[in-house]
Amino acid sequence: EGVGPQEYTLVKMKAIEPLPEKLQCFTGTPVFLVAATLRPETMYGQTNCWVRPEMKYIAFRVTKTQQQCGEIYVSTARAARNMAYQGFTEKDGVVDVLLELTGQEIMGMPLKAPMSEYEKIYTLPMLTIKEDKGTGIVTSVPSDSPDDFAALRDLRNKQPFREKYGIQDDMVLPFAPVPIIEIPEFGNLSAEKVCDMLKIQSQNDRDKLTEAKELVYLKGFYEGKMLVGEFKGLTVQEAKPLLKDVMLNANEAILYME
Ligand code: A2H
Repeated sequence: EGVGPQEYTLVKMKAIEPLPEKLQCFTGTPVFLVAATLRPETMYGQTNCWVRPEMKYIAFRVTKTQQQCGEIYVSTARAARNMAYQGFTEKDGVVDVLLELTGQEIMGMPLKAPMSEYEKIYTLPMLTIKEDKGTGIVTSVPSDSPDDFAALRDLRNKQPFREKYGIQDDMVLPFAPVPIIEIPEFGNLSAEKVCDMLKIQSQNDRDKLTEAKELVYLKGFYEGKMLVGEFKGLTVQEAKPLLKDVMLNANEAILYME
């Protein structure tokens, strides 16, 4: 990090109507929460989308290509500004802000996420989302991301935590992690395995989670094998660029640099 630009795949998670009160003025228009990921090959395993309750987001108009013209994206203002310098908006560097909102105002919102085994997933609270990275929207793959696994387990186990953010049981409890990648020694739910090995208690165990991420990622990249989808049997390293292209070509994702 810090050396040159990082490319992310922005996964377009489509709002399912009826929209939450705050977004109701956009009814009839395609609205997307855009999540920055480094792991496009894991999108089969999405179980939810993370937003940070007190963080500020904006909704803005996108005109990048004819296909995307008229779409509305939700992200942090910072990310929107970067996108405006990458040709996402009508005028270079100018963001057409339609609305300002907080994470809490779009909490518990239903979404259609590309490739996910689940038809409909929900926005849920993650308290460790950083303001200065990506879009402030994070897609959740608890099978392969220790951060996502720990945060989802916090919500699954703690009813008061769900209640605090207005999350209903049926937005969380049916969404078990989906096995999508097999890693030797870590099995097919590697995030859970490594969180258990390191005795990670919650999403706030930052140091241990950093260690867990490194363990899973290094081994997974070279030795992980896809268990599902059109590139089943390929390694993570092989499947990653292919699945990125599949989503880009289907207008389900878009490249973003920062
Ligand atoms: B990754 P890097 Cl399966 N705050 O996507 C905190 N985390 C954020 C974020 C933010 N503002 N924006 C993006 N991220 C997450 C998938 C995934 C990711 C898997 C495994 C590991 C993993 C599903 N979540 O990341 O600092 C996003 O989660 C491990 C680091 O730029 C994104 O990729 O390296 C990754 O962190 C980008 O973090």
